[in-house]
Amino acid sequence: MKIDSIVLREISMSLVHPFATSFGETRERRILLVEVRAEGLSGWGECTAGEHPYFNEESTETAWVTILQELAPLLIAAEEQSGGKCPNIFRPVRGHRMAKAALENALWDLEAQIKGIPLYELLGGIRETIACGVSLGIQSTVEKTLEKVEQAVSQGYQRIKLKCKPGWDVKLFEAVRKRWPDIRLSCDANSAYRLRDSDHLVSFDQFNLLMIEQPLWADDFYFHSMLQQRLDTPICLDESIRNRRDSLAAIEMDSCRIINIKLGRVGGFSEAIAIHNATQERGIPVWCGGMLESGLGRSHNIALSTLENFSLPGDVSASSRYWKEDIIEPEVTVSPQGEIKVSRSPGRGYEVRTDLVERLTVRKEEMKALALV
Ligand code: OSB
Ligand code: MG
Repeated sequence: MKIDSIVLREISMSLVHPFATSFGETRERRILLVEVRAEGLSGWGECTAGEHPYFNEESTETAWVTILQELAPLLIAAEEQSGGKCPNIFRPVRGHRMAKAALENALWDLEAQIKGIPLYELLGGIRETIACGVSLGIQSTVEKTLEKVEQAVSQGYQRIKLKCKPGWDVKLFEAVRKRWPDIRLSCDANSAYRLRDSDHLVSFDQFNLLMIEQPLWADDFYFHSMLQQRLDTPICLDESIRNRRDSLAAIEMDSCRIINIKLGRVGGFSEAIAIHNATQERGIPVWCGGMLESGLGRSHNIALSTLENFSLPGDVSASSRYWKEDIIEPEVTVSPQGEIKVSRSPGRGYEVRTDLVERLTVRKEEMKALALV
């Protein structure tokens, strides 16, 4: 394929409910969308960087500059332009994986459209439906959280994940387990605990959690391994896993027994597939994480979740949990069994509502291939 132009947009979207984690609260999302045009078609990618560099080092602002000044020019100048070539094309730029993923994923979407096949098939996916879980943010009271759990369970979601932090954990787990002794339950600390909390974390074993996600430092393997030795509950790493090598190190050291794969965090589909394959060979299950994506990012998460080793329910849930109006058509819906049916249309399988995207756009930049080479 030969790219004609790349359009970068920032859109502003309000969440239906504020979402709170151990590192902060989000009400308004500032989302970067990348549109890559070639052969009369458009591939789309979403940048999952947060508004602030709190989850990792990136933010909407750093991704904007990096895509515009570094990545898009590298891609436009590249001889062979495809999703699979992106890791090599972007290699001179260190880090900035969420910015890279936005562009790379748009190319995969475009390639699938050019080939006339669904994106999930191009990725090597095998599932017709994917299993869904939910991530419940930190609420103001335990009562409110129980209401949210009640709602999610009645909607059929197959796993409930509770965001937690010191002071917002055991009391909450007790209340949830008392009412729902048997549901698949997990927690996610977004690295809010320290080694002095080890005894406390070991006490989580009594709640029969499916996993404890990223309890310690966002860049750590060693201390997670020390903690895993003391825990019966599997640790799941999210923030710590940036690439395939990280997943190998974590598995080798027994720092975790489950891995959360996020497209943005690992730099795009190529690296996500590489981690998938490495974990599958070693018998470590994975699931697809979420970053409060619009429907566009959601459509890519669905495609990724069809790969064989995505054997646990992901944080890929219905559009309506986050948005009054989603930017894709149809919006993502979840069946009463807690499943999403995978679209078989070419590419991402959902139309982008370009009129709505235009209305939500707060800034826009178009880079034409001819002007740059
Ligand atoms: O750690 O999984 C996380 C949202 C923002 C930043 C980090 C995380 C999350 C979530 C939300 O848990 C999952 C979702 O998009 O549904
Ligand atoms: Mg997480």
